[in-house]
Amino acid sequence: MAILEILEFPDPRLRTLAQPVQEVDDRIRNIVDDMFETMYEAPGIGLAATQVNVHERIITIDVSEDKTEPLVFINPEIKVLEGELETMQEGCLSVPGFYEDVTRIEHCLVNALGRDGRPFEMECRGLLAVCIQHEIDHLEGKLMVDYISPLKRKRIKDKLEKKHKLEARQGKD
Ligand code: GNR
Ligand code: NI
Repeated sequence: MAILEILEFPDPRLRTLAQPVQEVDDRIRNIVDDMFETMYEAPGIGLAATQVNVHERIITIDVSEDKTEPLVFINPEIKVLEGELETMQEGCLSVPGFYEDVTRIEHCLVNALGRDGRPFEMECRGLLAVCIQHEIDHLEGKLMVDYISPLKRKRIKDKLEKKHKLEARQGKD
């Protein structure tokens, strides 16, 4: 297992469209395990493969209090269940230090493959519904900052670019 580097906005690689997984094999399970280690260490409640520069449709999530409920979604397909919307302040490991309001569907049905390659269906509400939509956005190359005003987005971009320059000069870690 390994902790992977998380790409940060405005890294253009975060805009890559992730490709479907053809077969859930040991290579994919290795990526899943590394994603969980990276997500728990960060710490975050979810991670999309895109964020660790793997452009395949893989998501890890754990929204439980005690971090004992790991969920894996491979090739997720989302269906809207109700017309209700919910606005929540979201954070993103690829946009560290910023929290923005995003409005999303409150109730959805997700079909995906699990770590064993078996298909499953899960009804999602609340934080899980928010998180799965946030992660599927990543697989589409979409970020939380795409929902806010261009001015706010520009400010975040400038601040993170400044941080990245500082880190490059000082040497990360
Ligand atoms: O850790 C995370 N917290 C979070 C909070 C509100 C809405 C979405 C999220 S996902 C985020 C981790 C992340 O960046 N996943 O892509
Ligand atoms: Ni994110």
